[in-house]
Formats: sequence, structure tokens, C-alpha cells
Amino acid sequence: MGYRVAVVGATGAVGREMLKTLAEREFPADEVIALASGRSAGQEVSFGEKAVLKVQNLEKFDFTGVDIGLFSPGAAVSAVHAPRAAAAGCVVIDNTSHFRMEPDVPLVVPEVNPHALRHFRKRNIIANPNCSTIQMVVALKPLHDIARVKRVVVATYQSVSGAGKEAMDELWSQTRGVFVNDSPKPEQFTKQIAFNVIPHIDRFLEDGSTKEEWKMAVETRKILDPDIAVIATCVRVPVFIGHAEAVHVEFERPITEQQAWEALRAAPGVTVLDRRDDGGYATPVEIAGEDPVYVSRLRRDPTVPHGLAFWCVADNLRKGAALNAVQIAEELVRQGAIERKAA
Ligand code: 11C
Repeated sequence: MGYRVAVVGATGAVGREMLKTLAEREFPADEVIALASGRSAGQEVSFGEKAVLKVQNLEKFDFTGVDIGLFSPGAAVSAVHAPRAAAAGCVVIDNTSHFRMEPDVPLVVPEVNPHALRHFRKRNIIANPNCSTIQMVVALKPLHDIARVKRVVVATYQSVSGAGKEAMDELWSQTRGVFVNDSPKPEQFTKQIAFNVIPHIDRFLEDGSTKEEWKMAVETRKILDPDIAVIATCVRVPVFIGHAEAVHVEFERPITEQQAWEALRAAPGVTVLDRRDDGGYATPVEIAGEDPVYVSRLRRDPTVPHGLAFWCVADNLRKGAALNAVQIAEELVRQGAIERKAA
């Protein structure tokens, strides 16, 4: 007997990836229910190679009897419907930013802090971190275990899929438009994204940083260690899928390149691709559709006492969103933390 699983936001870029990931990893589900806004109800979405699911209206859906809800419908929708599902007994794994920093909601990357799941029953809600945070903490964790991370300076190169399907369409139409002399007005971004880079993701905060940059700092502290200082500059680049990051880390204790490579090679969820020659590093187009966080260009940072710099790349829709959410569900199953209601 398997679980009843609902995917909320099933027609979006992450929702579709959640359905694909559940099918590919053969998550023990007896029934998978696709939910979205009333506007999308009645549409069909793929579940694996063969099955097609008819999308049901989230507003009218009763979560009683649903064991697990994977939510990615946008923060405002999750704010209303995640607590409603949780109250009906459904364990919610929410990919939006809405609940992440609430103290009684675990914020989990299974390779980094699976122990945080022990508190999930307080709210019946578990938060999935921001994509740019997930890939960075997966790479930092094995290094932190050796030498304790003190400070991180990170610049991101984030693909347009982080902003959703319409943003991907905008990159496509603007790129085409430039060649036919018809540059449509930016709608999803504040400036032209085709052939450009934009140092602005999410809204501005009072101190001049953006909310995406703030998320990388506060989420890293909640997941990995509350004492880590993080300063991020988050940049949107004209790439469809895959976020890249240049990460500069200062440690409390000495750590050699050799120790770092060995720890990263042994770490779950990490693939080291680091040859110091032409093309000996990962880039987004090569890793889109893959699960690991790729680490490349690891080297000493001689400008601080115990410093390393590296480049990391991951598929933001997979490890940065859908895969991490499904891995949380798998970890709950492994821990025996979810009872099947239909049994
Ligand atoms: C982006 N990281 O690339 C964002 C997408 O807080 O869940 C995810 C936003 C979030 O635009």
C-alpha cells in the first residue's frame, strides 16, 4: 500500500518537475493528484512516460486522506492552502518562501540537516529552501564539517526558469526579437534579459540588498549554522535552466585543497568536475536535467587566513526545487514518520 500524494501548482515549471521526479524515482505512491488554480483545472499534465493526470481545482479540493502535499503554487497561494492541507492531516512540503523562516517550520536539505525533520509535526509543514541556497549548502556542508565556515561571499548566475515559465518564454521571445529587429518590452524582468545580465532578483530591501540575497544569508544560517556570515549578489543571466555560483569561503580552521576535494567527492549529492584545463568544469547547459550539485574551479583564496573559492552549478528546477522536495518526502518515509491514511 503506497501513499496518496498531491502536487499543488502542477502546471508550473516546478510542479511539472515534481511530477516527473516522483515518477522517475518511483516514489511509493498509490495515487498522485495534480492541483492548480481554477484557471488551470481540467488541463492535463504528464506523470512519467505513460500517465496523464487531469488537473483539479485547488480551491475546491479537500485534503482529507492525502498523506503528502508537494506545494509550489506561489507564496500567496501556499499561505492560504498549505495550512488548510496541514490541518486536514496532509504533510506539506512547501517550495515557496512563505514559511521558510518561521521557527517552528523545518527548512530542510536532506544531505545537510535531515535531523531538522524531527520537529515537522508542530505545523505539519516543511519548507523547501530557495534554489540558490540549496546548491550552496550542499557544497558547503562537507567543508564545514572539516574546518567550520566563518564567512561566505557569493555571486550567483541564475537562470530564468527560477522566475517561472513566462520568464523562460520572455528570454526566448526577446532573443528571437533581437534578430528580427523587434525587441518586446520586458515584462517578467525589469530590463531586457536577452544578451544581458540583471543584478536584481526578487524585491529590494531597505539596506540595498535584494530579498533573494537576504534569503541566501538567513536560509544558510537556519540550515547549516547560525554563526555563518553570508554576503550575496544575485544576478539573473540569459540561461534557461541551471544556476551557477562563484563561492568564496573563509574558514575558522586550516583546510587544504586536497582535503576539500576528498570531502566533496565523498559527499552525498555532490559531483566534483574539476580538471584544471580547457572545459574541465561544469556549466548549466551540460547539467540541466541532472540531480547532483557540481563543484568545479576549487582553489585556495590567499586573500584571507583560511580561504577557498569554488564554482558550483545545479539544475535549479531539480535539486533547487522538485528533487529536494521529493527527497524530503523520501527521508520522511525512510524515517517512518508518515503513516499511510488509506491503510
Ligand atoms: C529565482 N531563486 O531564481 C528564485 C526562485 O524563494 O522560492 C525561487 C524563489 C523562492 O528567481
